[in-house]
Amino acid sequence: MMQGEIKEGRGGLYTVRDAQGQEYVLRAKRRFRVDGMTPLPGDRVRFTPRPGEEHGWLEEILPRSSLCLRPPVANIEMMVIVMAPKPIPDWLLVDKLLIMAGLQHIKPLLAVNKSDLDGGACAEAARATYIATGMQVLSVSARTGQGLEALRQAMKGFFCCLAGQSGVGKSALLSRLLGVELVSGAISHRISRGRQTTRHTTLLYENGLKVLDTPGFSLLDLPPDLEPEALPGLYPEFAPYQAGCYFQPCLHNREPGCRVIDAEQAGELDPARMARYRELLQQVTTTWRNRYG
Ligand SMILES: Nc1nc2c(ncn2[C@@H]2O[C@H](COP(=O)(O)OP(=O)(O)OP(=O)(O)O)[C@@H](O)[C@H]2O)c(=O)[nH]1
Ligand SMILES: [Mg+2]
Ligand SMILES: [Zn+2]
Repeated sequence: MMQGEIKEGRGGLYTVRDAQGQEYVLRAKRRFRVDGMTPLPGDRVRFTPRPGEEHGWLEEILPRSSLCLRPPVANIEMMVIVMAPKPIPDWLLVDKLLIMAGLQHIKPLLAVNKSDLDGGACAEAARATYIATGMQVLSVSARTGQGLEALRQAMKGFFCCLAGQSGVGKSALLSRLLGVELVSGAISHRISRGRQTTRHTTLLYENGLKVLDTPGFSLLDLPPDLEPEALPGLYPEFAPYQAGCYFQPCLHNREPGCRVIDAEQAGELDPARMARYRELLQQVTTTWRNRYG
């Protein structure tokens, strides 16, 4: 049996690459579906090649170091969240992606693309919002090349995926970073294919980078088994304050003696992100009650 990594999966066929860069087309054995374990791009697998035949067999998925369902990728070490002044930024989606990365111990990075359109104003706003989280925020432009060297340096050595809304320029950024041609939104058949340009997640190795280009999305549900008490721990900017809260654990919602609320009132925490935190806390609490209440 051989070992490799899934580059992409389409219609039940998986393209797997071995350590030498050789690619194989494989079909998954039915037992994966029975186990409820769907092979994902990024998965390390064991397989039996069938040279000269239509396809070989994917035999086993090796243990995953991380798992994301949106975008659906395995073993990612860094999530490059991409946003832009256009389409209109979905800050709640960025917050949720940051939470998902935190849950899977994936290093997040925020790349604010299309900075050529607004002189970097959106990137400035993002930096102000997320600076206290410790996440690196980069102002970039796939069009002008601004910030791309810094982005490349940050991504180097990590298995990355690009995640974010459709149309923010994930594929455009990767085309520039990797020096490969990827289908990007300006192409005319975009309309006939609907809103998304990238239809399949693909693993790319080029220029010392290893990265997954994924289709854009705007809907993202937090895991239904996420406990309300676990949510504040996924906001790194609360860490300096929460040990001082009167109640332990504290949800930093309306509790008396809450140091996070004090910090918020002192202007040390971003008000819009705090409002979104409470919105998510409400959602998570409702989901939890419906499930276990
Ligand atoms: N002005 C400007 N336009 C850009 C930039 N980067 C990408 N675009 C344009 O934005 C549109 C969308 O780019 P894509 O790369 O297809 O976006 P995507 O995030 O991959 O979208 P999906 O594949 O649908 O998720 C295209 O028309 C690009 O030409 C940029 O830095 N500046
Ligand atoms: Mg794309
Ligand atoms: Zn508190």
